[in-house]
Amino acid sequence: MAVTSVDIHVTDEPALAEHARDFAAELKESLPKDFVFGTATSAYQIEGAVREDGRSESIWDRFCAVPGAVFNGDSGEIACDHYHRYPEDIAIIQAMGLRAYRFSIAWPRIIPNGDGVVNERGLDFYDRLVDSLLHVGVQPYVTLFHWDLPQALQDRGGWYSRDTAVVFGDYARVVVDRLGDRVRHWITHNEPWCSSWLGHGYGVHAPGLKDGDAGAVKAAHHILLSHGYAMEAIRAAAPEADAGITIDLYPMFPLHDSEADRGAARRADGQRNRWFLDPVLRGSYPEDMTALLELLPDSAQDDLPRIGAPIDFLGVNYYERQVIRSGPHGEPLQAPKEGPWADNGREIFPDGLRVTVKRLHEDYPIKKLYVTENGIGYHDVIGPDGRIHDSHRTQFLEQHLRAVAAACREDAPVSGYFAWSLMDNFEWSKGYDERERYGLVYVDRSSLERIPKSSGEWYGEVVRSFRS
Ligand code: GCO
Repeated sequence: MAVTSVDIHVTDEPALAEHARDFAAELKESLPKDFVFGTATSAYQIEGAVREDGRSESIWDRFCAVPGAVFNGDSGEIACDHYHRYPEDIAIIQAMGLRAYRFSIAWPRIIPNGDGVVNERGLDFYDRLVDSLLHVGVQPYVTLFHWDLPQALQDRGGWYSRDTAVVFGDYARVVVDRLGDRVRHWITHNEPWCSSWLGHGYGVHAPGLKDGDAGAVKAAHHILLSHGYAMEAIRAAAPEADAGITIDLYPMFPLHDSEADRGAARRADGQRNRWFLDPVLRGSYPEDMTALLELLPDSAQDDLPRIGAPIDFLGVNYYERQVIRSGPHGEPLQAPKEGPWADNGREIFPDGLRVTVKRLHEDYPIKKLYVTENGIGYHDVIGPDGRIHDSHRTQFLEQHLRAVAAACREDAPVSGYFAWSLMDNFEWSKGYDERERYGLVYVDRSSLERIPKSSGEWYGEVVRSFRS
């Protein structure tokens, strides 16, 4: 396919361009000179081509086929057709002036059976992607697992099986052996809480199991263990590379400043945040989470040194805060928030990002962190001039970058920020619900045409000005 690069030109809106330049100057006062600005995607959300070049079925293909599982019966079968249109998408990243792009690798393309035979055509695709990015000066930040487990592994127990953790290490080795001469940044997992609790506890994500905390804790432990195995594979195959894991974090605010609500918020933090941060960064599970500790597999203590081996950076995904009140037995319950709200119902709370990063810096031994996702879903519409004027998203990005700058002034070691997402895409159980458009670039659902949004143009101008 010919590269028909989207025309990114913020100068059409002089006020926006000027605002971007002023904002870049403001950021320069707080952010390190070599701060990395990028954007992020994941394989199942954008690639499509689910049966092409030897890719096998993933748990998300299977889940999307379950009636009622995904909004409108949508799936990632075509998604943004990035598998075929990646040259155009890279041209967009280049036009924005970004020098970093985070994407994920689809395990079912690389080792269709989960373990065993390697599919060279799958590796070839990511080879081309990486080379094309580097060719235009964009550094790839590669996630090895963003939820699309090969169905063949699910059929053998998926994340309930310890073997899945072991073969994840083998898969990591195959990928890093092939790309590790060019890729300098590796992320083992994306948001293990979602893979475990949403997928195995509540059943709202693939594989759709509703096994409560017992299922989630078991899956989470094997996912964390697989992170450990993957880290070893990366260290062996690309010793010079930087590697880490991305965790989605939610600062927990007690509804009232009462002992009960503070205790409940602390427990919510234990389950949502510390359950993953502690094993990875301290090599232990949080001792106060007694009910969850009882659900761990027998091997857990022996696995902790592997899970807690040093990482080079932590990836943080931040979307919103939670407000917590205590239930009658001290259990954490979600309390109403104050807004303002985005179209997709998420509260906009930029200071939560500063609070999250600051807390990490204070409570954990972290040398470096990246905000690997931050963004917001709006029902964007094409204006009469054929463009998308999403000033609400521009404002969101500005407020959150300002929060990062504030965290840096408080000495938090933030090295980069990746806006979620490069383009509107398949939003998991929300499918292509119009309110879930997260892109810096709009994707027309019928033609799949990429159309600039003013937020993407603004972000590009900020990034280019920051460098100049
Ligand atoms: C997640 C994922 C992304 C989502 C994004 C918007 O956080 O759920 O990492 O794949 O699309 O967060 O909800």
